[in-house]
Amino acid sequence: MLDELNQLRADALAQLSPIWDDAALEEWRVKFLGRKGALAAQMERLGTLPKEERASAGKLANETKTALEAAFTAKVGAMKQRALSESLESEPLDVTLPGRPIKRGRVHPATQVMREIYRIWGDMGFQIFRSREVESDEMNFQLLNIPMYHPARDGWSTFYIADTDQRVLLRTHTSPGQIRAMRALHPNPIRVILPGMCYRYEQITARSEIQFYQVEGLAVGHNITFADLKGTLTEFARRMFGENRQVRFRADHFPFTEPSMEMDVECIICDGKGCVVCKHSGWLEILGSGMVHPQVLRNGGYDPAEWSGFAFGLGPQRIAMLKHSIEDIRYFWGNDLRFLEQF
Ligand code: FA5
Repeated sequence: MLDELNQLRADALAQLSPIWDDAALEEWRVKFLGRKGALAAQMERLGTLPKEERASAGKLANETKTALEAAFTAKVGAMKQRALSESLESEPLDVTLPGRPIKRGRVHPATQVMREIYRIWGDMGFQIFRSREVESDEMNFQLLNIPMYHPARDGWSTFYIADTDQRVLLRTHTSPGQIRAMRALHPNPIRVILPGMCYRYEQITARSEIQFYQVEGLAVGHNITFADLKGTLTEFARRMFGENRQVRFRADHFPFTEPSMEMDVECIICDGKGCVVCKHSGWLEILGSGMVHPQVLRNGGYDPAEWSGFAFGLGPQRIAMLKHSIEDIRYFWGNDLRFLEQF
């Protein structure tokens, strides 16, 4: 029986070799590997063999089966490959077929509103000053009148960067850029905006993300007053939201400005009636601001006896929410095309 199996294998391989069409291949498979094929017939005979021959014959039968199956699979692959090459050679490319549609990208809504903010402040004479996202504790807090362990730090829940004795962090606001801008531009008057990403270790809600944009503004000069600040911010709101949108100022406190205030814009999602986004107040806070604190001016290299200035920090995504009636800030970084394609 061993000889017969070897013969069967040799025959099968010899007959497989010249086959190049599907029907002949199928015929070959039925003939040798089919349920009633030549190999199956040999397998059936195993039971009738004397015990001492059965083991070796069984082993060879299995090997034969594996070899023929492998040859069959290889043949299928080779035939596919040959068919492909033939069709590439014989059929010319049809250049009249429509191309695959190219998906058009678009500018992210947060980027769109950033650009609009740049344009408005640019028109009002402010230049862009870029500042870093990874900051020292000194810049982010201490030089802004927020010493180590001071309770004011509770307002800026912070991501510290590991293994650095808590001295390096992801900036919680763009305000450290005030110090960097002053030190870079001293002793000239300053009129800049500082846009960029900020990070806070906060509860994520419909209006708060852990990663969000801010745009800081800083003006330093001679005789800059609180009236300049109010006028400038009102003008910005007018250009951003239109003549008729109401704004209001509220006294507030920031350690790095004195006096300080916040500016709210009437909620246009609910027309001031109250909704989740505005926490049922009818107003949406979009920025904090104030007159640069004398000590902060000094930290930046400007003598407060000669210089004064104002600063503000606004939230572009809150502005985008207002402009487009977006109900949840989490849509911005959700990467959902159904949201992004609307802009
Ligand atoms: C500040 O961060 C101050 N540095 C702003 C400032 C600058 C005051 C200069 C005075 C002078 P505040 O924490 O309120 O303040 O944030 C400013 C704005 O950033 C908010 O009004 C809001 O629009 C936006 N913002 C703050 N936290 C988040 C958040 N978690 N998600 C989205 N936007 C936020």
